Amino acid sequence: MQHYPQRLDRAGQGALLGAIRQIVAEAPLYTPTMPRSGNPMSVLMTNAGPLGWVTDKERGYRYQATHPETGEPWPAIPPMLIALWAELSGYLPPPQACLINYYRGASKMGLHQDKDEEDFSAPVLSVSLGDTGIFRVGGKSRKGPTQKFDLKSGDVFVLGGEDRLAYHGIDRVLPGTSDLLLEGGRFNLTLRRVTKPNC
Ligand code: MD6
Ligand code: FE
Repeated sequence: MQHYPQRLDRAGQGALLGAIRQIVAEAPLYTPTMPRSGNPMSVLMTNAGPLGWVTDKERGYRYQATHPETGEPWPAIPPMLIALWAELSGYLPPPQACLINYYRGASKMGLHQDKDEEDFSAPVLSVSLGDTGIFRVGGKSRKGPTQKFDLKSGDVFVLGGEDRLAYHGIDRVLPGTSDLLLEGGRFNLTLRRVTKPNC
């Protein structure tokens, strides 16, 4: 795992936020639901890229090419995120999915593994914008020791190699720690490869 604190300066954060606002205007944030229980998640989600990660009661976790509420294809991944992936991922093919999570108030993300992809040789790279998230990372088993990182606005975090399947989550978001978002809260963008490259 690799933490790049303040990888994006304030201008870069503003530019990326502008691109995210455009994506959200086309592909609105929605409340995803958990498989089987149908319980709502506390974060709002949308995606960019040829594929998006979605979940609902009936069909569970999966990647699909269209927004579950509008039925439209996801907007393109912003070029600056493709460039960041090229610089930091160590993986040649470009990302296929950019999951956008928005945390407000008491939103959190339980410990999970990112394992709905076919290809674990590619890392998962995240960028945080807005209020600080308390990020917890453990090992490949749900129990065992964990480490905590403050993910601040502009931070990049990469889970790859040995840590690609490490359990991780967001304990909570600290309100009022960034003034990047006028409405407060936190965006986290995760870039992923979904399919195995065909050569
Ligand atoms: C979050 N992040 O930061 C949730 N996954 O809000 C993730 O679930 C995550 O930050 C894989 C790699 C990096 C991450
Ligand atoms: Fe994750």
